[in-house]
Amino acid sequence: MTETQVLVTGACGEIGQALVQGLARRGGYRIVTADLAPLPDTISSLVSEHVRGDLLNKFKIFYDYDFDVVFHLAASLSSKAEESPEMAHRINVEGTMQMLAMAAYRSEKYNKHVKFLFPSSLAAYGFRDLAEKTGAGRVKENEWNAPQTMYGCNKLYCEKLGVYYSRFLGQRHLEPNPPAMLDFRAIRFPGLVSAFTVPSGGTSDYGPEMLHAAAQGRPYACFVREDTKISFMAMPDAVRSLLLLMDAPREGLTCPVYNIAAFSLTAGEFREWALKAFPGAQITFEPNIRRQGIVDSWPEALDDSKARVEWGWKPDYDVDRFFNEYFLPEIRKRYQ
Ligand code: AKB
Repeated sequence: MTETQVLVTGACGEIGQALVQGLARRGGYRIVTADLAPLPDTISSLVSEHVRGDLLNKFKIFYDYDFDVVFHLAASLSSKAEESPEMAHRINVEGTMQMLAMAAYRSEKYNKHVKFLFPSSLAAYGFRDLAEKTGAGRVKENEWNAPQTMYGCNKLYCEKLGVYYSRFLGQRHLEPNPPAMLDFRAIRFPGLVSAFTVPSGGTSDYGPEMLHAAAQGRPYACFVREDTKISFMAMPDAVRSLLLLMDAPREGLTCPVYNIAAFSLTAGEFREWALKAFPGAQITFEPNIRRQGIVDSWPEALDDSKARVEWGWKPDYDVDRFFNEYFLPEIRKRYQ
């Protein structure tokens, strides 16, 4: 059986590790990874080859590979990106553009539609104030596209770049026999929570950080207000969504970018769940004005009806299943 050749950039990150494990569980893939860091033990045995280093220095190597699918996950997340916006632009935009150009070149040269899966984010949306946020309800893909963070701007722009490289590159689509184009597909993820890895550099991190701290009996000062509400999702659902979208027939997809959603929670509700599971957990609220502002500009809920209709998306984990059947059992095993 021929294996599907897959590249996963940012493989050492939270989604990367979970995705590599998901691909390996399915079988039939030859997995090449790229990251600044060496591969962690959790995935090193699952990977055929790891390219270590700054993607902007390394991307040329990949012109010699024959990938069927690229998962381009490498990114500087929202809080980190605000500390160093120009660096974030370099990683998030220039890095993505080089990977798109490489995959588009391979598509054209070998006349095959290389799939390019891109994790966008609810950070692509932006509200000016809380009244706008709470009034917006479940946000659709084409609404409120006015991000207020470097990371959000980067994600939204890279979605547009993905469309350019997959449909209009060099205006070749106007030729009588246009070459095979890249097959770009993006998902706007909510805040993701894994029981196995702790996030860093993001702004939705307070949810998972709070739970991991409570499970370890460590005090936690939450950097946003108790009433702060955004959309969240269990990591296994995020990985499943990437694999579902990868498998979806092209003819059924009417747009390049899809929202997905599972449940919305306030920081106060995260605390209630943590206290129920770990009585005595010490969780306080000490909002950081900048990080609070970022989350206040993000939607409380995402409308994922397009993904549901067009490629059969449906989360496995609502909030009760997330805590009772995934997060709490796994985290108890991990820390006890
Ligand atoms: C972040 O907080 O930057 C990410 C995201 C919501 O995309 N987790």
